[in-house]
Amino acid sequence: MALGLLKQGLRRSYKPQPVLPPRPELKSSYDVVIIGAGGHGLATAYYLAKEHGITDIAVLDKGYLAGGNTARNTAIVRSNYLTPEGVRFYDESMKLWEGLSNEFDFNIQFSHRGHLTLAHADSTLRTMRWRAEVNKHMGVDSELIGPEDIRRLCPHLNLSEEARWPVLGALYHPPGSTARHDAVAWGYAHGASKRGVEIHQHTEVTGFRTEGDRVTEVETTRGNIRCGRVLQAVAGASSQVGAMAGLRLPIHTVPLQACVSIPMMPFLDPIIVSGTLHTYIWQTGRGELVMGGSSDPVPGYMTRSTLDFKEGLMAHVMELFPFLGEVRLNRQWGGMTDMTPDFSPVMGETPLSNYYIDAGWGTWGFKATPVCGYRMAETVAKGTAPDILKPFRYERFDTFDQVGERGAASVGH
Ligand code: PYC
Repeated sequence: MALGLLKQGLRRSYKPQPVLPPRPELKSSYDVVIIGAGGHGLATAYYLAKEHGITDIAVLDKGYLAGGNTARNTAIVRSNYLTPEGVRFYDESMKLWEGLSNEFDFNIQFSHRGHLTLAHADSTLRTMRWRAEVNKHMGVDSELIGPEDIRRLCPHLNLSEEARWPVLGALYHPPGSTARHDAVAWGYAHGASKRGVEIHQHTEVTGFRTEGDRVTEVETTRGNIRCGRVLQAVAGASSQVGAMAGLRLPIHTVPLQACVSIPMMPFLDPIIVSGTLHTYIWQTGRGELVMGGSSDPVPGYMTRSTLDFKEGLMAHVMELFPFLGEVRLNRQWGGMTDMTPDFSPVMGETPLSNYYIDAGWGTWGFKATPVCGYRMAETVAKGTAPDILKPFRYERFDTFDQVGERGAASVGH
């Protein structure tokens, strides 16, 4: 990647390369149909082609490339989860994240920042200590630290003992990072299409034809497609697409809003999260503050912005950084989070023998993009999920094997 960038920088006439070829005609049959051209669907297509030599793939999306939750998250990457199953999974993702720019020969702006989850109460400190111990046991760098260490890492944070919720400590996770979300999607899309994968934007799936326990055809707004295997990776619409295939998912969908400020002088290196104050905040390389808080109070599929969210979030942000009162917001947006009862995703096989699922990401779909693509490609190629995905299987809700990850949430629910 370094050499590629250098060559590009020194070239006198730089001819832009389109990320994707024009949309092809839809064929009547594919080995694999992937529903959803977001980060997960594109990553799965990429690894199917690269690792398993399967290239007769159509990736379908009712909208445009990565225009759903891939474009609507806040780009945070971490692996400091609560359960061993979660930590193992997201740790594998971190390892893939670190190599992605090289792998794509394309800068995804992956940036190590460190991640601080603040504790404002004894009960939160206890959960942080628990997470730190699970993390260390699994080889993930996390530590409970006190106010003096927090001050060193984030000198502008309000650490006054007079604050409404004084900061008592924090879970410090040095590998916590950010990456440019749309660059990740472009990297996977380009790498997949270069290997022969077809990406069909504006192609909506309207139903399925089945025979016995198999999906035989995917019905779309551009005609029907015969298929060998199907993967659904449609965060924000998992229940609806699943229902078309006869799957009942224990998911309710809730909007999650975020916003970004105008650029300002760099002052914030780490990512700061406070569950108690329903706030997370980090500063981009351009100086903007990316901020989010709690999910909306009622389920729905809206991606609109509300004044209520902005007012609540800003009040909390100013408790952490009182000097931000005059800063203007540049943009506000919303995404849709598919919440499961245990706050863990659903990945792997389904009762349909050739239909695979990647759903239920709640508020952590972005950080799972590489590992989910890598491991779902393995699942689709071999017809069976690898061990690392087994805890997240679809039937776990029937067998009461939940993977309770609520305590690792950065977002208030
Ligand atoms: O889990 O780190 C997180 C997160 C931040 C914003 C949404 N989820």
